[in-house]
Amino acid sequence: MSTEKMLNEISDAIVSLDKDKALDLANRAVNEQMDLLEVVEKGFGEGIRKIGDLWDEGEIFLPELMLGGNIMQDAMKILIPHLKEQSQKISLGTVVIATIEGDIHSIGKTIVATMLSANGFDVHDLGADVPAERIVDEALKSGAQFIGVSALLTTTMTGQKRVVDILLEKNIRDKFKVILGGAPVSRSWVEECGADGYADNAVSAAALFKSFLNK
Ligand code: B12
Repeated sequence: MSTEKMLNEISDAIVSLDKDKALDLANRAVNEQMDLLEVVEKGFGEGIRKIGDLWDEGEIFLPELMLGGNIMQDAMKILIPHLKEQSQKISLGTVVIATIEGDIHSIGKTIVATMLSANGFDVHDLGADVPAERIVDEALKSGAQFIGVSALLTTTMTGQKRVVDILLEKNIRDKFKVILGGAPVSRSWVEECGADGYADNAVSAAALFKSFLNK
């Protein structure tokens, strides 16, 4: 099967909520040694975005949205260990990444964490629904140079600013580059927060993080 056909089939399996097919295709992608980052972004990621659009249009309801999210997570469990195997062994720097408190959207954050790891960063993924204070504590503890904060809800975005504010309060703002992400994040929000940048997909996220090296 051509790569394009395979990516379309993966996206379709997510959209039609066909768990067996989605997991079967994830295993096939591993066995056929496909570019797994492409599989995650353009196959599974595309499918979950289409599900989001269907939900927006009122074509599907919350249980279906949740099922789509769960199938995506299960597929990621198959793919992530193999992505880590493909990772570079050098460390370009340490990143602490999390989805902010009150927000359980973890898919995009996990993809970005995986992509950074595959590009040679040492990534500490704290998961989702993580308080700003804990993100800063973990960044200090791990000697990180980067903090990545994801927010998918307009109501939780303020937590991203809170991370920067805590760094300012503690007088340690210049120890870290703070990179934001998540569908509602824009350049103007980054400026309002006083963060260092944002990226709207995992490929540009890796490029952005790398652009700060040796600066
Ligand atoms: C899947 C999904 C869920 C799943 C999440 C499963 C999981 N474990 O993650 C479930 C079903 C649990 C869920 C729940 C809810 N959801 Co929801 N969900 C989505 C959906 C459809 C897709 C999100 C997603 O995974 N996208 C795919 C990934 C690959 O893309 P991404 O997240 O944008 O991430 C990319 C970039 O943003 C960026 N990025 C992301 N993080 C980071 C971090 C850094 C550092 C960087 C650099 C980049 C970066 O790179 C990523 C990779 O390309 C979106 C719709 C949408 N269009 O976004 C709604 C959406 C985010 N949800 C929404 C809502 C309202 C909810 C609920 C409140 C619903 C409810 N009534 O209960 C709850 C929230 C509960 C909570 N407290 O968090 C709204 C938010 C509206 C708003 N503006 O605030 C959306 C936009 C849907 C809509 N149009 O209304 N949801």
